[in-house]
Amino acid sequence: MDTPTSTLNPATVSRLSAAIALLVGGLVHLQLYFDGYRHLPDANLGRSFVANGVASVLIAAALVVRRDALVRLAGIGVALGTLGAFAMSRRGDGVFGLRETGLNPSPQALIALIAEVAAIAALAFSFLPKVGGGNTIDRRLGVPAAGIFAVGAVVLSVLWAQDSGASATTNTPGTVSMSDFAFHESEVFVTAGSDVTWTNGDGFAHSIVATDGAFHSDSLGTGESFTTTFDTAGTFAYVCGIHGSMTGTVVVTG
Ligand SMILES: [Cu+2]
Repeated sequence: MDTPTSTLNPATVSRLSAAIALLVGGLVHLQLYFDGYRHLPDANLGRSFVANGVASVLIAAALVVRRDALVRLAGIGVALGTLGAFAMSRRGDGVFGLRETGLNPSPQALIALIAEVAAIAALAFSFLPKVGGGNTIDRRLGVPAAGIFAVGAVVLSVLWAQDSGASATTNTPGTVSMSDFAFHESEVFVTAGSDVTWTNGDGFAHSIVATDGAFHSDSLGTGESFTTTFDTAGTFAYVCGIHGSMTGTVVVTG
């Protein structure tokens, strides 16, 4: 007789593993969106993260209840697309104005990378002739599956409730804070010989790069600062070396 339906067979395990991996990858994208990417200047970037998250969660759900090749192919498609976008965002002008480097933002980039690769591997495994085959769905999967999506729903709602709350700060000369992908004091006025300190209050790494190359910081993680002294009068434009859309100016008066 055929495989009994009461035990987890390899086909089911591979589908469930892929569902969990896709769910993780999707939640990472949604988390990044709510945690700051929605503030990026090009709204298409945020939209693409939401689309990725929603598609991943939906396909993960479909993988739990359906074993169709089409659903599994859709899962591979989303994961491959995510990896492609990941690669594109790390070269040239990036994607929708966002240029990331290496495994930034950390640890989200690494988690998503592992999740997408795992999803592809698990789904590819499900297409092996020995693994595939017509197994019916184990009804007892309903409980763990419901658990996974309950956890996913809770995580989502917590993320949704969290407002990263762009705080309006006063323009204090010599001090620039970074949050929501922006230099809050986008223009500061200091007298010659003054220090200017940038502090990263964002959940993402940023850096300070003078347009004329006169100064630059390392990549600044959350809470890290960079200080440089402006000895000569003039107007000094700078950008974030990671996100070119973040710009600011230091005006030094004599
Ligand atoms: Cu930046």
